[in-house]
Amino acid sequence: MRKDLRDERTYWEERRAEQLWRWAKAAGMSRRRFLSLLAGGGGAAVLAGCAPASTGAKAETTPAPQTPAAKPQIHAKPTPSDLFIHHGTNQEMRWETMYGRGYIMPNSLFFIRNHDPSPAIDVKTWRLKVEGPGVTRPLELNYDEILRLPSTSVVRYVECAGNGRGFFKEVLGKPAKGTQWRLGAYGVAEWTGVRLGEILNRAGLKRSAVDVMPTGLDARKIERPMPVAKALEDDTLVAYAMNGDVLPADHGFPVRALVPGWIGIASIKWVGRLFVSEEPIFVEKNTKDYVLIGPDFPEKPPAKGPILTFQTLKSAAALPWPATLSAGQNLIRGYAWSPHGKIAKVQYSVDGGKTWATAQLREPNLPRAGARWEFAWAPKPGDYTLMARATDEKGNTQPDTVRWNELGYEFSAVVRHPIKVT
Ligand SMILES: Nc1nc2c(c(=O)[nH]1)N[C@H]1C(S)=C(S)[C@@H](COP(=O)(O)O)O[C@H]1N2
Ligand SMILES: [Mo]
Repeated sequence: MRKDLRDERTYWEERRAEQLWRWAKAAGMSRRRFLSLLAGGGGAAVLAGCAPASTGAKAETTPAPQTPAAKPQIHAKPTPSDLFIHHGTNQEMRWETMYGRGYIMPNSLFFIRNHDPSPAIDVKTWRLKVEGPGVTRPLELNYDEILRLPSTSVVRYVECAGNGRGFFKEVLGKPAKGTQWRLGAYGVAEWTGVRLGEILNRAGLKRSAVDVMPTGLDARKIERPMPVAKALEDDTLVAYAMNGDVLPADHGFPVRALVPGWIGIASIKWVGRLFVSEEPIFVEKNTKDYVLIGPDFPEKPPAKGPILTFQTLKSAAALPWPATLSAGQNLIRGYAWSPHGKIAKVQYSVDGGKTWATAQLREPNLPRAGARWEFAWAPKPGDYTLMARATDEKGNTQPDTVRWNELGYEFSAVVRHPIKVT
């Protein structure tokens, strides 16, 4: 049976195996030996087997065997499993790491969502091209030129459209396809950069311009368009700094788009080109992926279903999943966030939804970022189910369920967080 490569995990494992075999073959390994090493010790064993011949006896006198120069490195920053939940090329933030912190997620703990490994970009030769029929003065900007443009800082979240997908099974009894994120594909940061509108105006944005599409410089040149109206919003940026640091390699160095409130894929990383059209742009990422597919969603040619734009309202507790707490006084904390504005209220239940109370909201409570909530709780030993339900300033409230769609988007439901008190 052919593997279903639409599943990112399967896709990644498949590509990884292909790449490992390429290296093994180049190192003169037989297919049989490759398969036996792979089965026995996984990718690490294959790479060790590719290294220049070294035996245990020689080990003391010869330098440690070198792994091949092109060893696959997916991420630039360390992603140990006590800090991240690993999903192939994607790294999910562990909510418990946020408990004793402030409002912002530090770069070292920020989730990573990559279609391919993070590319290493040489900023000396890198250029941002601004071109297409929608501009009168195509531009090419180097890094220093971008740093010299008027700069803006905003605190906003980036969240993956698939965040919460792992709960489809629990809520609807039917898992959705794709990375099985819990709620950690979300992060708040202070982003600094140039307004995208500023750059477009310098390039002579025409009144007839329709869409703006940033293109990434990663292996598959990930790209997804947005309408000019979104590109011109005050907080839509070409960002080069994150939380006071140069934008990290995993988050888009040298520049990324920041498209607040929209699904994460709109915030293209490692941008090399901004294409401005006079026609609607259709690419894979707004026709086949990041669209709603399922019995409730009619095809929308050329897309397979309604296109996603805004994220959904959610909340999460800054606790391990499942959590274990000591009986007696505890302070439970979490976050709530909405693409539509500030958080107005968070209610919680510790008895699986029978009774609800209101949590304290903590400032800051910024639109398109989120707010922290907390409540004091002194439970007796036993098993509990914590639920948190956010309402935003526009009156949206988290529902109890989610609309089924194959690719598992738009999750917004209240989740049941298991807690054992000992
Ligand atoms: N070039 C490029 N940009 C990209 C992606 C990618 O794979 N390649 N992933 C997108 C997706 S799906 C998300 S959710 C966000 C994640 O941003 P982060 O990795 O900085 O958290 O980046 C977006 N930008
Ligand atoms: Mo995403």
